[in-house]
Parts: sequence; C-alpha cells; structure tokens
Amino acid sequence: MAKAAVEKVTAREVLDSRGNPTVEATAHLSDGASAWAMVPSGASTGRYEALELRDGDGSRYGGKGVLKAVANVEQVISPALKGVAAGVQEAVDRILVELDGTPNKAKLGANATLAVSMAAAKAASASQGKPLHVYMSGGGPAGLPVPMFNILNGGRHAHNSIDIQEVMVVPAGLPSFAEALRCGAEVYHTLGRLLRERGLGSNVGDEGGYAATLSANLDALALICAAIEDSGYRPGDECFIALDAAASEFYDDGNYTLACEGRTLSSDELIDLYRSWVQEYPIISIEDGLHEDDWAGWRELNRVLGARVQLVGDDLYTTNPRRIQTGVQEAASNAVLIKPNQIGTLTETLEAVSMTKAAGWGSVMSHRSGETEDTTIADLAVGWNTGQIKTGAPCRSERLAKYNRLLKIEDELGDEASYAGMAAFPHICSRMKGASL
Ligand code: 2PG
Ligand code: MG
Repeated sequence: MAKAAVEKVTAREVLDSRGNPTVEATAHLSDGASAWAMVPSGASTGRYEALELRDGDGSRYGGKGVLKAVANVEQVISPALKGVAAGVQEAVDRILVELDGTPNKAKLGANATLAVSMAAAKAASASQGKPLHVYMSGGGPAGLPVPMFNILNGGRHAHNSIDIQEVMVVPAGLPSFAEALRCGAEVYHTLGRLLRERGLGSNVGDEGGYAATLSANLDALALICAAIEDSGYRPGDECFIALDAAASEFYDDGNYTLACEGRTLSSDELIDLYRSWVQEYPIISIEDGLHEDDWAGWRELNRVLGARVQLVGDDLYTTNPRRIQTGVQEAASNAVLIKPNQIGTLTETLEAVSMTKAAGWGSVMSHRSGETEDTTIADLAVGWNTGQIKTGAPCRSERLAKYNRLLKIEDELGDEASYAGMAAFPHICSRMKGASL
C-alpha cells in the first residue's frame, strides 16, 4: 500500500444546488496527490443528525455561511492530520472524531469532518492509482446498486404538492444499471407528459422530480403506475414504486396530518393507509413511514408490512450505529438509509452499513436534497455494495452526476459488473404481484 501522508487540508465555502453555502475540502498528500470533496445538505433533517455547522451571521447568506467550518478544517484539522497516512481511513477518521470530542460533531461540524474524511479517501485512492470504488471496497464484493428515482417531489422539497416527500420508481427487475437508468428516464418523461396533459403542473422540486398539484397522495401512485405502463415496462415485475413519506415532517403530538387531503390520522390509521396502498400498488419500499421517535409505531408497521415491503429508517436512525443497533433489537424496520453527512465520517458510515448488512437488512446509499457535483456516494454504493442508491430524479445535473458516474463504473467493470437487481431486497417477497396481506 502506498504510504502517502497528509501534508495539509485546505477548504473553501462553495454553493450547493439550492444556492446555499457548503464546505469543500482538498487533501494534499506528500507524494503530490490531491483531491477535493464537497458535502451535501438536507432540508428534512432528522433530530438525531450530526451538527451541520453554520455561521449564524445574518449579514452573509442569511446566516447560512460555513466560514467557521472552513476555518475548523484549515486551522484545527489540517495541522492534526499532518503526517498521518491518508490510506488508513480509520486513522484519519479517528483523529477527526477525537478532535471533535462530542457525540454529534458539535464542535467542528459534521460538514467540516465529512469534507475532510471524503477528501482524504479520494486523495489516497488517487495516490494508489485506484478508482475510488475499488479503493473503498478493500477487495470485498462490489456491485452496481438499484437506483431509486425520485420522480415526484412533495413535502419539504416541493411546496403546494403532496404530503409524501418522495415518490420513486425502482427498476429492480431490469438486467443492468444502464437499462435501469434508461427506464427511470423514460418513466420520468412519460410522467411529465401525463401531468401536462392533465394540467397538473410539471415544474420540478429540489431533487428534480415533478412538483405536481395533486389533491390526494394516492393519485401519485396511480399516475406513476400509468407512467410505468405507458413507457412499456411491467409494474411489479420490472419496475416498482418506493416512497419516502418523511413522516416526521407532518407529525404533531401523536398524530399525522396529511394537509393535501385535509385529514389527520393516528399512527395505526396511517399504517392501515400504507397497507391499503401496498395492496393496490407495486410498492417495494417505504422510507420514514412514521415519526423518528414513534418506536411503537415502527414495530407495528414492521409487524404488519415488513414481510413484503422494505421499511427504511432515515430520520429514525440518522446513519448512527447506536440507533441502528436499537432498531435491530426492537425489530423496528428492515432497512436503513445511509447518508454520510448524518454521522460525519466515512468510517462511521461504513460501520452503519456493516451493522445493517449483518442484520440481514437492506441498505440504501443516499444523497441529500441540497447536493453538489461531488459523486462520492456513487463510488461508496458500489465499493460497499449497498445494493441500492437514491440520488433524485434523472434530472438536474447534481443528481445526474451520480447516475452518470455509476454508468461509467459499470462500463469500466465490463464483464465483472453485476447489477444488484432484486437481490438488493433479500428480506421481502421477490415479486409483489399476487402476494396477499
Ligand atoms: C431524505 C432526503 C434525501 P433531505 O429525506 O431522504 O432525499 O431529504 O436531504 O432533505 O433530508
Ligand atoms: Mg428520507
């Protein structure tokens, strides 16, 4: 293994896809290799996420500047990493965790630590002359993930739209990543046409999906099913539907309010609603179906639907190994959403992935709603063999950057490329059609 050490880490404030500041860090190594990384930023952030350090100085970017995080990289982290072997990720990340010293990166900011953690990995892979996904895999099994395309945006990502934050198409039954991407793009365009024909609006939300003016959440499912069929794909066989309800966003005091439908439901009633949707539509996955602290609800949801639908915890776990452990003990779900900036280093993110896999659960590598041109998560999904990735619609270049990176990796792997397909959903019935609840 190459022995290149960190010389220094520089950083700057750049802008994300919503025009908000975020951190870019560049790791410079002793052998001349260097690489940059940029961190993303969420809108529907979970209560238990690591801290995203913002300046709070209203005279710049409405208080959203990240100059403090940039200074932490250059003045605190850079000197501490000088001389550390960049190719030993655990060593780099251990220093970051120890320097911060808080349970949630409150001192340095997870935007500072993650930018450095990713830049160090990218620089080490460049120094060793390996593609990032090969470097990250450490020689373990790697594969192309099933993409989840968020083609209809609601909730916090698109105002005046449905309550469900993301309605995704999942081409799990196709033979390759390239074919899955083509399917996602074709269904996306068909959905746009259907929305325009019906006068429902086809502007796009933060993740590139349509922000349509629908009067019921269920309408989104019917429309997407029609778009899958009109595009020539078989729903429930080649192409499925996934939801991210992001239910913490419409929860208040024990109840869930679906504003676009004008009704308020208890946890049990919402579970019943999901069950009725699953009976009617080829839904393969539901993320954050319930609030991040509604553990009793999650156990019940998993009991009712877990045998045939992937139930993904995002705000519930915030990529935090301690919370995932609790989830496994309580049988609260059967999958975890993996967002590196929720925890703040690559080593801790990998720990979350390993724990999820050890439980026999599904793992979904994920972007944030505020993104950049950084494509690290595409390589992580392949190198860590997460089996699934969600990184928005096939629209907006900060989303396509990741999908296009996966296309390139698939090409480069040639005959060795294997598409995860239905195997990415090991714990649920392999085909939805005809299954009864
Ligand atoms: C989510 C994400 C990404 P945000 O809830 O899963 O789609 O949204 O980054 O706003 O938390
Ligand atoms: Mg989510």
